[in-house]
Amino acid sequence: MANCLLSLGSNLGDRGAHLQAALRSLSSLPQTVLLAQSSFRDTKPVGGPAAQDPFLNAAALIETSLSAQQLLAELQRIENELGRVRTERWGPRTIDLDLLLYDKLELESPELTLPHPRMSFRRFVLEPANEIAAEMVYPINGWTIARLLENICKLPAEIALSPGLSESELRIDHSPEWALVDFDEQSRRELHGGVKPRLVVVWHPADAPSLSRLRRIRRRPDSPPMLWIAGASFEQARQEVIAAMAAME
Ligand code: A4P
Ligand code: MG
Repeated sequence: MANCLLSLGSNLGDRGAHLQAALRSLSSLPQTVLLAQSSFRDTKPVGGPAAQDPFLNAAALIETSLSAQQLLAELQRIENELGRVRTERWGPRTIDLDLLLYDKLELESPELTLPHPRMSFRRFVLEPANEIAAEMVYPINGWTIARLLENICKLPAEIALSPGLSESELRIDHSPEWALVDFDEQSRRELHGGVKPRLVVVWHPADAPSLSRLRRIRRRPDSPPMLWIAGASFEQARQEVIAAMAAME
């Protein structure tokens, strides 16, 4: 049996009814027990079209003997049954069911990435998850959900950027509380007692030596979470950085 943490979100129609219906469907999945569900929280939309409606978000903890792939297929079946229509990425939806953690499994395939690549810094994910699974471990750097949540509350609000991304090229109009710093510059400051950033954003193509160094650093228990953006255009990477800041607010 595996312990799995799920995130639920809805911003179309009767949002509460969609979350309730999804939870009922989860509790009747084969070989699965619904162990806990969080409260429902109103959240500001992160990314996607400018005027989309606020979300209602929640988290659920299940125990299952389905494989991760089988579970994802069941989640997608439930999304379809609840009228999910896929239009644009990060667009409005009746229900979105994301698999955040499947025990400590790490996986990268076209259909499924585990842990969920954006879970480590999203307030709308971590706050409900922290209600029901504060001690569950994010396997990349070994931090608990509670620590991930603390991390996005800490000051200064800083994001470090991998070689290849720089603040001057990104030209992001952000509020003065935020700082975007180069990863190497940030590491030098850290050696002199400076604090760590909340998040490191890594965009391929950074050069190969930088990438392998970052891959090693990523697994250290004292490293902040990293967002890896592979195979995206510069503009897409820019949108990811903007969405990451909004997700931590
Ligand atoms: N996929 C890969 N890994 C996973 C995983 N761990 N769990 C694949 C679930 N799916 C995974 O997802 C696209 C593809 O991701 C799937 O085909 C699956 O094979 P999708 O649900 O079709 O589309 P999406 O959700 O628009 O894309 P994406 O990139 O998953 O979006 P996110 O990151 O889930 O963000 N703001 C607020 N306040 N609250 C929200 O809930 N949600 C999003 C969606 C954006 N902004 C939000 C919220
Ligand atoms: Mg999704």
